[in-house]
Amino acid sequence: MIKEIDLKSKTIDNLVAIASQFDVEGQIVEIQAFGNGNINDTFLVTLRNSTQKHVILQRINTHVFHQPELVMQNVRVFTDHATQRLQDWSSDRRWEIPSVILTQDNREYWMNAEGAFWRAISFIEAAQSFDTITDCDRAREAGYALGTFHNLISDLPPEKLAVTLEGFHITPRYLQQYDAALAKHDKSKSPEIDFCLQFIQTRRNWVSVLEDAKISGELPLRLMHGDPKVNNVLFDTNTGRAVSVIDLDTLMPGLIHYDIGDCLRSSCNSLGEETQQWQEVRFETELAQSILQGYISQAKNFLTEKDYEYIYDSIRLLAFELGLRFFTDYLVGNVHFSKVKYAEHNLVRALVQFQLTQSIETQQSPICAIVRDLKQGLK
Ligand code: ADP
Ligand code: GN1
Ligand code: MG
Repeated sequence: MIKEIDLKSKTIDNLVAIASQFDVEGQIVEIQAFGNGNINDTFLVTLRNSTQKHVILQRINTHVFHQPELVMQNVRVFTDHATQRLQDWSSDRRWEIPSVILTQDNREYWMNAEGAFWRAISFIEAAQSFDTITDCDRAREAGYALGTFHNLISDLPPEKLAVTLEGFHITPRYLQQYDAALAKHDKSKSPEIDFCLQFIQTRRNWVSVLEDAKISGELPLRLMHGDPKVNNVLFDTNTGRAVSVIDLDTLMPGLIHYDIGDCLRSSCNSLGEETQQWQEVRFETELAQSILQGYISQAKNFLTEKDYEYIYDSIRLLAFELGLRFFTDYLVGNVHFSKVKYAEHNLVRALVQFQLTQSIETQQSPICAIVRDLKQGLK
C-alpha cells in the first residue's frame, strides 16, 4: 500500500489546494479517499454552497498510463460524442455520462512540480457501485449498462481515439511478459505457484483466440471500454437500475469481446476478485444469463453472427488473462497492480481468476446454450 500510505500522510490542506485548482463552485468541506479502484487514487470532494454537492478528484497512475494527457483527450472525445447521442436517445431511463471538470485556467488536468497528474470529474449523485453481484436483477442491469455503453460508441470511428495502454488485452503479449518474468523469477516454490505454472502451461496454445479472430477479420476492431468490471458500473440508489459506466481511462480501439468477457468474469463471481477463499470461487451461469440478456437487449443491432460465436471464448479468456496478469505481477514484485495489502496478494488474486477460468471451462456447454438461446430468441 505504499502509494496509499504516501497519500494519506499528505495533509488535507494539500488535497484542498489540489482540488482548488479545478473549477469547482462553493467551499470544500471534506475530502476523503473513495472507491476500491486498483490503479488510480480517487477522492470524494464534498462541497457547500454549490450546485454540485460532490466532485471526484483523481490522481492518475502515471506508472501505468505513460501519456495521461492522451487518456484525457480520449475521455473528452467520448463524453462529447455520447452526450450528443444521448440527446436523441428514445429511452426515458436515467443515464449519466461523467464529465471532465476543467482547471481554473481551462485545462483538462493539473500537474504538480513532481509530475503528479490530477483531474476532476463530475460525481454521479444518488448512485453506487458494488464489488460483487449476487442477484439476477442487478446482473441484468450490469449487462444493460455495458450494452448501452457500446451502443453509445457504436457510431464513433475507432481511429478517433488513441491507444493509451499499448498491448492492453492482447493476451499473447501478456504471455510474453510472463515468460520474461519467469526467466528471472526467484520466488521459492509452493503448491500455489506450481498450480499457476501448470495452469498457464496447459493453455498456452489457446491464448491468441481473440487476436486470431481480429487478424482474420472475424471480429472487427471497434471501440471498447477496456475495464467494465462490476465496480465500474453505477446503479441508482433508489431504483437499483444501472445509470452509468465510469472509469474511462482504457476507452480505446479494441474488441468489444474484451469488454463482454471482462464484464462476465467480474460479475459472475459472487465471492469477488478479492476473496482469499479462492478454492470456493465459481462462475455463476444464472448471473451470466441475466447479464447477457441485459447486454443483448441493447447490443442486438450491432452484434454479428461471429460476435455471438466468440462470447464463450471471451469469458474464458478474460478470466485467464487477468489471472496471468496478476501472476506475472506477483513474479515481478507488484509493479502494475501495486496496491497490495500483503506479500502474496497478487498471487491469491491470480488463483481466484484461474479457479474462475476452470469453472467457466467446466460449464462450456451451458454457457454456449445460453448464448444460443438468447440469440434464437431474437428471431
Ligand atoms: P480506478 O481506475 O482506480 O478503478 P475509478 O475511476 O474506477 O478508479 O474510481 C474508483 C471508484 O470511485 C469507482 O469504483 C466508483 O465507486 C467511484 N467513482 C469514480 N468516479 C465516479 C463518479 N464520476 N461518480 C461516482 N462515483 C465515482
Ligand atoms: C484494474 O482500475 P480498476 O481497478 O478499475 C485494471 C483492469 C483489471 C482490474 C481488475 C488499467 O481496473 O484491467 O481488470 O484492475 N486496470 C488497468 O480488478 O490495468
Ligand atoms: Mg475502476
